[in-house]
Order: sequence, then C-alpha cells, then structure tokens
Amino acid sequence: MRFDILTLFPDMFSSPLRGSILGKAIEKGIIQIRTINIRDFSLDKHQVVDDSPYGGGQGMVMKVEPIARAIESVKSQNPSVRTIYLTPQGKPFSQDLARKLSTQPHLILLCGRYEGVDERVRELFIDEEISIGDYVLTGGELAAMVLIDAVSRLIPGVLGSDRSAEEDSFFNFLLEYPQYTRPFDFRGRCVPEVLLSGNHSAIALWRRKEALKRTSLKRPDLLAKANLSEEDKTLLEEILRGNSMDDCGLPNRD
Ligand code: 4HQ
Repeated sequence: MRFDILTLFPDMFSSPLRGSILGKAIEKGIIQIRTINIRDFSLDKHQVVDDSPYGGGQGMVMKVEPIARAIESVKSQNPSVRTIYLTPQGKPFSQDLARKLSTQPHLILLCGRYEGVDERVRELFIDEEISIGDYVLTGGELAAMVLIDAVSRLIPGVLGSDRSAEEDSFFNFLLEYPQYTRPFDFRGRCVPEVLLSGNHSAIALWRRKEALKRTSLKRPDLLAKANLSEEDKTLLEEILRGNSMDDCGLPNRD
C-alpha cells in the first residue's frame, strides 16, 4: 500500500513513521510512504502557499493552486488514487474505517495548516474527509500519522506473522484483559494465581471475564456493541454481582 502525504512540514514524518514496526514494513516493501512538500508546487517566486481569507477574518487560508498541482502530480502517475483531507469536519476515524482503508492500494493524505484549505480544494479534489477526534490540532500532520499507523498494522505482513492485528482490542468491541510479566510479586502486588496454573481453559475464562469487567467499567458504550455469547452474559452477571477475585486471587469481601 502506498501513502502520499501532502504537507508543508515533511520533516515531521521522518522519525515517527520510519520507527520500528512501520520502518520494517517499509523495508519489506509492504508499505510505501512518500512526503510531498506543497511549497514545491508553488509557482510564485517566494513560494507562497497561503493568503488572507476573502471577506476578512483571522488567520490565513491555504491557496488552491499549489495543492491542486501537488495532487495532480500524484494523479498523473495513478489516476485512481483516492484523496483524503484530515479535518475535524470529517467522518470520525475508527477501527472499522481503518479496516476499509487498509484494502486501498494508494491514498493521498492532505494535511492542512492555519485556517485550512480554500473550499475549492474540497470541491474539486477531496474524495473523503476524516477526523481523528473532536479536538483541534495545529495541523493535519499528526492526524495523518495516526491514520497511517492504524491502517498499516492491518496490512498482512506488517505485524508479526503469527498474530492477527484483529485479535486486538476493538475488533470485538472489548477492551484487552490485564497483562503481567515478571516479577510475580511487585511491592506486595501479586500476579493473579490463575495465570501461573498452566490451566489454559481457566486462563482463557479469567481473561474473558476481565475483558468484560473492564469494558463494562471503563467503556460501557463499547459493551453495547460487543457480540456477547450466553457464557459472556453469565460472566457479566457474576461481575455485576461483584463476586470477583482481587489481584492476589483472593475472594473479595463483600
Ligand atoms: N486539524 N482530525 C485544523 C484537526 C484534525 C482533527 C486538521 C486542525 C486540519 C486545518 N484533523 N487543520 N481533529 O484538528 O483531523
């Protein structure tokens, strides 16, 4: 899969995306990430890329011509590439959307700065607008990185071969169960005994119950979307009745 990032700050992308996991995926040729500096597509002798808004008001607006030329330079190589603009006005980004995008062969990610882009960029060049959340960033660059990271890990071969990316949280709308590693006892806080039992079905049951417990506690909105089995519902009832085990495997006093 190929990503072409259109930005005024291409340097922002070098270390985050070339780091461990994505860096290896790039080396393996599974993903390609290119940055294109929009400024290089300004024909102006001072390479101007922004201007004040018609009608007045605060700040600057990104000009249409340099963005148009940058997008067209990518489209001349691949006319069927899809163009995404990162903006709080976009469709909320989600695991579901990441999954859909991971089937695309090639995306252009347009990163806005200042007050955003001239409206005609949207009208003429943007196929899809995506928001990574209801807060305001200084630019679309961090949003583009979030999207690339979440999408790339779903592409076969990017993560370790033995585990599927979709085994992780959110695939089934449940939060992950608690994880432990050595030491067994840290300042009196012990690892739950069941995890040392070697009883794989008991471990699987404990983990399922913990996942249900923390989802109902921290994200009840997710639990409503989860596909719960009859056994899950029984476990949830037990949880809600409060007869759970504490961190050292001792029954709670209730
Ligand atoms: N911005 N999700 C304003 C965002 C944003 C978001 C990007 C700030 C676009 C012009 N992008 N610029 N939230 O806050 O994607």
